[in-house]
Amino acid sequence: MTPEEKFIFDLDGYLLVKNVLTPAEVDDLNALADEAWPGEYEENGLRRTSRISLWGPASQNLIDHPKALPYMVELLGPKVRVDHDYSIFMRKGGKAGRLHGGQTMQGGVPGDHWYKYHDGMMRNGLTVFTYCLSDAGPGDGGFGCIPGSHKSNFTVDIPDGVRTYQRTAHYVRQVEAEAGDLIIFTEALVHGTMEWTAEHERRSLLYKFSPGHSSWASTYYDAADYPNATEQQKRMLAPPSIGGRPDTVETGE
Ligand SMILES: O=C(O)CCC(=O)C(=O)O
Repeated sequence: MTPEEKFIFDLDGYLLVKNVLTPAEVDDLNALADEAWPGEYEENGLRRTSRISLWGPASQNLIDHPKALPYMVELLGPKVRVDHDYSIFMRKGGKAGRLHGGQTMQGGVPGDHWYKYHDGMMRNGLTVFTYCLSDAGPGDGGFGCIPGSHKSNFTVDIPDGVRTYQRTAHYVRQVEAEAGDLIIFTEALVHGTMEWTAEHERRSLLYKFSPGHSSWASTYYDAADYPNATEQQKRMLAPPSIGGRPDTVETGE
């Protein structure tokens, strides 16, 4: 991560990284999605499915995409592991999910998401890497958040009408992105899905990562499901632990 990227992530709680996927990778992933997950929209105009990393080589590569991996290590530590993955596809009018996340739950009790800074180092609990397979222009909807809210002490006071997008507020931002871009955000950030208003489909692939010692999901990956996994992917897929866990990226030291 560049010094400016670190500044932005610490400031906003999310980061947009441009052109992480080449146009050819975007095309491959879109074709793979069409093949592995054809289907119709339900009335709410939103489709979701999990374990997309099993679709094929192109989606398995997103577990440790070489351009994304340095961000994972910087933000989650050397023993970063993949926690769970899923897709969100939306068509025009696709309905939103309320703003959620943050370090405190809505009841005011401490939540399970966290962001910490110490001595030049950032660390996060569950952190999301969203690969954009379609553009999200101004006003299109899709991923939205309250920049900086990962450090807010008053998220309990965010009005319900703002969380449900009934009322617009200047502090809520729809994040604009283009196909091939990567949106990285900590779940300690207050965030959610905004209604999709564009004519074209929203296509996002979400890979979520945890530090080596923790899991958000109640089930773990089984590396046997990925017969062609590289040694690095096997380390990434391993269930949570710290004792004896090797660093995810081998340094050869
Ligand atoms: O990308 C989105 O639509 C939001 C995803 C979300 O709410 C989450 O990851 O918890």
